[in-house]
Amino acid sequence: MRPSAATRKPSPPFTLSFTLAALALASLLAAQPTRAAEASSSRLGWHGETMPEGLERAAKEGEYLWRKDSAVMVYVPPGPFLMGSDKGQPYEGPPHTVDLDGFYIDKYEVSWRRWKASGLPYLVEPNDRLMVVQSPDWGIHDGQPVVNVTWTEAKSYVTWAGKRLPTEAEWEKAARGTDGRQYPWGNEPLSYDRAIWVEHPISGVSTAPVNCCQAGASPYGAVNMAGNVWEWTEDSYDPGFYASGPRKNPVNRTEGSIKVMRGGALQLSPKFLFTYSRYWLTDVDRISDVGFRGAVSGVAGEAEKAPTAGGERSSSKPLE
Ligand SMILES: [Ca+2]
Repeated sequence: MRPSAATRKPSPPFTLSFTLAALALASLLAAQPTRAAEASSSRLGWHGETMPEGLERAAKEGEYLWRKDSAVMVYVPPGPFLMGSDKGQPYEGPPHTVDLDGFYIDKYEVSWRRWKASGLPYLVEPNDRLMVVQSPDWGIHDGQPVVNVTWTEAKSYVTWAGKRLPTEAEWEKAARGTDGRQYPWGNEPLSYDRAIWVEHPISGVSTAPVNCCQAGASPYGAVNMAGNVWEWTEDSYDPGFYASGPRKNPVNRTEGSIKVMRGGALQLSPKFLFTYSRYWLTDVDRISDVGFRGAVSGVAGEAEKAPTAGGERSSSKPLE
């Protein structure tokens, strides 16, 4: 005897539970790509670029936070810029186009607060022996830039932080942008709210806090790229490097103890603060107006992208 239609028909509760299970499975499967997309988008920076490990979006739009040393960083997208000038010293030219990969650079010079947090040694009193990072005559103030730091010691800090020094070309692009400007803020003259140089009232007293002079920010948002303290770069000094060096990601790592520093300092005249001005010291020189800032490479293969608004922001407090 054939079963009746009524006996072949599944019971209503079975149908309902089967349908719910199928819906739940479909929902689970559909959620997988969404979560993957969320995880992916949380690794995108403010410019739509993929951020390297160790970096996250800071609470303030456009800024980043490097977790290891809690430093605020800004992004310099990949692409060409004009490096050097024929208006300065012979070794500051010729002007030439250089193409760089994207990178991140500290918004501020490394402060005493950040140096202390690294655990690296320093002396709290000025000392004539000049054997280690030590207080300048005006004393150690946490928010002011670390000084009396040799190139080698600056390398120790950035290595501890998982960073590196900016190359000379990176430093100049971060300060100058792509329009060949004379100062980080443009071509207008120096002013007290833009930079610390010899005519600034604080110049004869001490360095200024690293977060001063916001009106003098570069096109990418880095401040004090002109003045306050000189900043070490990765490069060995070569007066002819602009003519002989590569046009893609140039850096002069040839053997030699003479290293390039950039940006001028608090007791100097405007010509040292130009975006293209170059100066140099040996890697063991320890001077009270020389400091540094760190850099981090972007993820390889990134092209310039449109800004993005989404993504998680750090809730950590930066160290300045
Ligand atoms: Ca500076």
